[in-house]
Amino acid sequence: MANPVSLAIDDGIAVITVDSPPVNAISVAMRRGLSAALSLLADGPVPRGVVLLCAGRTFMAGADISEFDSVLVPPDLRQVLWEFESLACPTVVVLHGTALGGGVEVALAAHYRIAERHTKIGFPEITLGIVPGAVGTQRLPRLIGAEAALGLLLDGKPVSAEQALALGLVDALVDGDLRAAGIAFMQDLLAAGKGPRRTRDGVVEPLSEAQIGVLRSKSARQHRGVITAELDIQAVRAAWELPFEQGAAVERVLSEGSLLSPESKALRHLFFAERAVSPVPAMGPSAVARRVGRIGIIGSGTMGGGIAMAFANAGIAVVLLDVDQAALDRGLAMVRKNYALSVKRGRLTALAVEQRMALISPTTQYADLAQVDLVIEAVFENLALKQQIFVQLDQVCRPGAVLATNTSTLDINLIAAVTGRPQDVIGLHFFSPANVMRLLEIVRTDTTADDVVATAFELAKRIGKIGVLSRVCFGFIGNRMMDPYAREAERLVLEGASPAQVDGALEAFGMAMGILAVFDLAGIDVGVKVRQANPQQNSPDPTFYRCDAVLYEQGWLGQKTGKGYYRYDAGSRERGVHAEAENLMAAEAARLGVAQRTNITEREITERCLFAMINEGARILEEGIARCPGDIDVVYTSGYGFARWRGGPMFWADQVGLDTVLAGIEKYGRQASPADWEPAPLLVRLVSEGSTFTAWQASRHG
Ligand code: 3H9
Repeated sequence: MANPVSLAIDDGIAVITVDSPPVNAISVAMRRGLSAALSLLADGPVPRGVVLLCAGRTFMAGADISEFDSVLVPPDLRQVLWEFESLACPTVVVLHGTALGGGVEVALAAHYRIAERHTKIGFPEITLGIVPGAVGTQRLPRLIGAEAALGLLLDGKPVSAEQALALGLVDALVDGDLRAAGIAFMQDLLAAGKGPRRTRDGVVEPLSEAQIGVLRSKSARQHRGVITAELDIQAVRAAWELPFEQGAAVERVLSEGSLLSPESKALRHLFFAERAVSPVPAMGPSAVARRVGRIGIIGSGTMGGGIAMAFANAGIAVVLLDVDQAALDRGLAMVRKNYALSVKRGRLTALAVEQRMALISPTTQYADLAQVDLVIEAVFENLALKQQIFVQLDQVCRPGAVLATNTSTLDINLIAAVTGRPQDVIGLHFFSPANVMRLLEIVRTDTTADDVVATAFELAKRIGKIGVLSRVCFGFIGNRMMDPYAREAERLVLEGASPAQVDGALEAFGMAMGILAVFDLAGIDVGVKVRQANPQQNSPDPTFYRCDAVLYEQGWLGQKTGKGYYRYDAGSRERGVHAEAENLMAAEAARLGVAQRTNITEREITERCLFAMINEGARILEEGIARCPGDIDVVYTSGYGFARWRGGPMFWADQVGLDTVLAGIEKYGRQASPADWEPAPLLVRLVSEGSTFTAWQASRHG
């Protein structure tokens, strides 16, 4: 194991340089290297001062997360930092890039801290479900006060170097050569006769319960369902209630416990799954992204407008095409209205809005798409219309332009086939609102070229989206798995569960919003029309999707009509009981011969909805629609409001046990509609082998 830590003496000042690409994560090798460097300093002649900095693009971005699943190999970072802080000469750490988590804990153990002007500094541990474990919860409040410390820990987002300076987290901002800046800062300290200044010697003013309460509720809104915030509060409380070393011992128990929690395992799974979504590195030299400067978008409705905003927000010029000026005016007015809301909320300046609007050029002429590098069609779901548009694109777009469709259901092979360049055609399935939602399903047809796939992944990154690869099937990964989930939710209402009961159970499980409330929000007509247009996709079971049908027949289309599964007061999104609808659904159940029950439990609701979804996920994996279980989890957590702390449906299935999932599927299949509950062959096989989706994935990659 190469030593990533080097030590040099420069004019009596020891310079420790850490170099462990890509992000200087604190691994066992780094801890050993740091410990060895400190031993050399402790055993040799005392230097005048010590400067610690990192090579490469960033200071330490935290502990090495890939080591969290194994037993800690010594030396312990806590001990290393104790020794660092104990040095008899002054020490300074130079921060740059993204100094995060354990990296900041290293900096807190230095006597002084300086940061390059563009540095981001923060504690993202809460997003991984863990309490900091290198005594950060004890040193940070001693340095910047308990309120600011808890604010940073519970928020999880980094602050700018300037904010860190204002908080007292760093002592100065620097530019240019980091090593030279560190040495110069040390020379100034020495000239001013400054010596060691140990953070651990500070005192912490206690917080009131009211102050804690404010921070707690802010964090609960931000990190729904995540229990780490409470543990962080306990750790920081120890900082004012106990002496440093006892507080450190409290943190140790909390931190080690948090590492073992199911919540942290799920969040860590997503950390790596999100970084493994791109298939491009494995595709070889044929997958070099094409250059994309200017984008074309066809359709300026909610979807097209949102997509235009997503590109304009990233500084990418857009040509926005619609059939006539009136449609364009409506579309642009909507975009402007959305931006105005951001200004009102203080997220954007009026100047930034004008700059973004200026990047969107409206047109009604296909000829204006002649020079775009990539065009996204975002008109409503109609194959013939989309094919007609692609024929025109084929005629006007320059050779090599990527032609994308935002379809959510249609067979993109059939769209590609009408062009003379099917290799350039791809699906880019955005989620509404497209300027906000992180997920982008990148749908590869049978003919899409490797470099077009690479272009899509690169573009997704540029606009801050997380691209996930899907192959072509009805609904791709996300909507295809949503179908059995929604089917069960509706069927449960037909069987006598109230919409509030169904949504309540799903939300208690961790879904951002129950599916029936989602239908009300999206419009009951949307799903009904998709099913009408695709009768071949419907289950032969006549009792499925009857609740939607009942609402649709009454003209109760959800929030937009004030009535759907729920009743809404004018201008309100608050869900009220819609007794009339529930009565009609009971009558429909009687007509169909479905017995209504009063014994439907929360457990039955979550199991039926989620097991049905997971079963479909297993099929999608076997068919090669999704590359791996992790991709499915990323789709669900970034696009469908699936609780991150559950890790996504496939990770959750592994935690519950695939044998439990299969037994549930078989049980519910005996209860109703066995054809729709047919277990996926992959699931059956994994259960017979005592395996998991995770192990299956690992075995395929050797
Ligand atoms: C912690 O510190 C707890 C302590 O209190 C405990 C002390 C005992 N570990 O994201 P990127 C990899 S918890 C291991 O694509 P970017 C990443 O997987 C930690 N690996 O780059 C990827 O690998 P690959 C708290 C890590 O420029 C590669 O580096 N810290 C780690 O878009 C590039 O990453 C965090 O939570 C890590 N800590 O973003 C910070 N970090 O190329 C997590 C990165 O094989 N990291 N990798 O796919 C980040 O937020 C971003 O990676 C960062 C760079 C902003 C640093």
